[in-house]
Amino acid sequence: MKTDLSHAVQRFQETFLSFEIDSIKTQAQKLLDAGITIQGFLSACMPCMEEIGRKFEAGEYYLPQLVVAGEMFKTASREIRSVLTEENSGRPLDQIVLGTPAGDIHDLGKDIFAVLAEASGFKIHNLGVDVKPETFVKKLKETGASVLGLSSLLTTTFESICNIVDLLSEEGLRKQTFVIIGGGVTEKSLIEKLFVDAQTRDAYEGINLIRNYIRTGKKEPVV
Ligand code: B12
Repeated sequence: MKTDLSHAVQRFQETFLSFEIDSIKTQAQKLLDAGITIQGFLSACMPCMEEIGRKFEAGEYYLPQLVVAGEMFKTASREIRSVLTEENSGRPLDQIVLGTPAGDIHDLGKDIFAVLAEASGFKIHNLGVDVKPETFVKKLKETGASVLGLSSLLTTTFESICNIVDLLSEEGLRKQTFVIIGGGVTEKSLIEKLFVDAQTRDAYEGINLIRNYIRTGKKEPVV
C-alpha cells in the first residue's frame, strides 16, 4: 500500500513538473485511490510549486508556466478536497475574515487554508484577492470576527499588510483582532516587522495557532 502511494506521488509530481495538464486529474485520482491525506497532497505539491517558482525566478520559465502550475494545482486540489473528514464539534463557529491583500492576486494557498479551516469548524468569510484595507475592516465589524487571516505571496505587497494593521488600530479593532499571515513569501521575522500576531507557511499550523488564540485569548507570537 505504502509503495502504491509513493509510486502515485512520484507519478503525480512527474506529471506536474512536465506540465501535463490533461493528465493531472487522473493522477490526482490515483493519489486518492492510494489513500493520500490532504497533508500528503500538500507535501506532494509544494516541492513542484517551489521548483516551478525557482525556474521562473531564474528566467527559465515565464508567466504561462506559472499560470499552468496554478491551474494544475486547482484541478488536483478539487479532487483531493473530497477526502476531508475532520468534523465540526457542533459548538458555535468561530469566525475568520480571510483575504489576499491589495496588489496580490495569488489565491491557491488562501483557498486551501479556507477549506481546511472550514473543515475544522471555523466559519470563513473569504473576501478573495486584491482586497483593500477598508474591505477587511468593514467585514470584521459586520461579522464580529476576532481573527483576520491574510495570505501573501508577493514581498512587494507587505506594505498592504501594514496598511491593514494601521487601519485596524485607527478603527479601535487592533487589540481584539488576532492577525495571522500566511503564504509562500512570509517568514516569522515579519511578525515584528509588520506588527501582526502570527505567521505560518503551513495551513495546519495556522489552524492550531488560531485555535490556541481562541482557547487562551493570548496572542503570544510563536517565533
Ligand atoms: C502559481 C503562481 C502564480 C499564479 C497564481 C495563481 C493563483 N490563482 O493563485 C499566477 C500565474 C497568477 C502568478 C502571478 C504572479 N506571480 Co506568482 N507564483 C506562483 C507560484 C509558482 C506558486 C504559488 C502557490 O500557489 N503555491 C502553492 C500554495 C498552496 O502555497 P502557499 O500560497 O504558500 O500556501 C500554503 C501556506 O503558505 C498556507 N497559507 C497560504 N495563505 C495563508 C493564509 C493564512 C491566514 C494561513 C494561516 C495560511 C496560509 O497554506 C497553504 C498550504 O499550506 C509561486 C512560487 C512559489 N514558490 O510559491 C510564484 C510566486 C509567488 N509568484 C511570483 C511573482 C513575481 C508573480 C508575478 C508578479 C509575476 C509577473 N511578472 O506578473 C504575478 C503576480 C501578480 C499579482 N499582482 O499578484 C513570485 C513572488 C516573488 C516575491 N518574492 O515576491 C513567486 C515566489 C515566484 C518566484 N520565485 O519568483 N503566480
